[in-house]
Amino acid sequence: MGGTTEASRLAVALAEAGLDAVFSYAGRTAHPVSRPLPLRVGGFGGVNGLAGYLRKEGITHVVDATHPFAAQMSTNAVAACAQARVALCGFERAPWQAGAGDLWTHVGSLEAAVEALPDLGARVFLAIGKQNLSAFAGKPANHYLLRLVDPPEAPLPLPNTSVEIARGPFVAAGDRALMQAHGITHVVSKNAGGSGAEAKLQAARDLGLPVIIIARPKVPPRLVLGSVAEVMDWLANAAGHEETSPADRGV
Ligand code: 3Y8
Ligand code: NAP
Repeated sequence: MGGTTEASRLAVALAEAGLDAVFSYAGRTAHPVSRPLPLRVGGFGGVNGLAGYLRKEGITHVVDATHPFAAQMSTNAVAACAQARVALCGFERAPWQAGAGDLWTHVGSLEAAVEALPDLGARVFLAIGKQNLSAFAGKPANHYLLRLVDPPEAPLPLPNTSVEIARGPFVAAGDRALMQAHGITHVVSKNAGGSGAEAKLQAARDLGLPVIIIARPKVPPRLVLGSVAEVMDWLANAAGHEETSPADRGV
């Protein structure tokens, strides 16, 4: 289950190894980048839908390489793999840690991130995508720079916005220029980890700007691996479905 830089790198390794695998997207974006594996796009239909899919397709191993904020998917995967008796591992990057020169405020939720912002007059780089923007309608007197993958189809829930349409991964020089061009005073970010979304943090450090960083949501405990090599080793050695079919398959 993909949607991250790590998942994309794993897809290359799986294809090169000739393993029978399928790459899964939720279908959040209009034109997701294709991968060197057969693609499936769209939800499974909750825990039972995923468990049914795993059985029907004869999946023996699930690698949950979704984003650390895709907590519902990860939670469903734990339950569905237990139900279908299919091996599961998470594949995710470590959270970012503040370094020298970082002006970070750690918060535990979107609501706390809103609270941490000034009531008015701030120019906020709200680089958290599209799905959680309405939480910030509580502080409409700030100006928000939004970065979205696709042009918004519905009116945005915030009155004062600038919109940048872009799909990462991003680079620090580009984010620094963007933030300077918009006179940004604050950055709001999820603690996504990884390299694809880190550019804005590097740019904020260079510009001496405060960052409000949102901690990851909790997901149920499961085996979590941190590299393509570890996942490939797990796939080679972890027992898959209890009645493993000869054609091992992973998703
Ligand atoms: C549909 C697939 C790859 C994976 C690339 C990574 C890096 C670039 C940085 C900013 C932060 C944000 C957002 C972000 C990044 C990678 C990775 C990552 C953050 C694509 C993709 C899908 C999505 C879904 C999308 C969310 C949104 C979040 C934008 C493809 C490009 C903000 C997360 O419009 C929407 O509804 C967008 C929804 C979920 C978060 C949100 O709540 O809005 N990702 N992003 C996946 C699917 O359908 O299953 O379109 O090609 C993948 C990537 N986005 O190798 O190509 O590894 O994280 N994605 C965040 O970190 O806060 C942007 O702007 O600085
Ligand atoms: P989420 O809230 O955890 O999941 C909501 C529902 O979306 C899931 O229950 C499932 O639907 C479906 N879903 C999620 N990921 C899926 C996948 N890879 N394949 C098939 N169905 C999936 O998910 P999200 O946070 O919206 O993330 C959606 C996608 O965007 C994921 O691929 C994730 O890796 C990627 N992404 C998310 C973020 C982020 O900030 N949240 C950042 C970067 C990339 P059913 O219940 O119907 O099965």
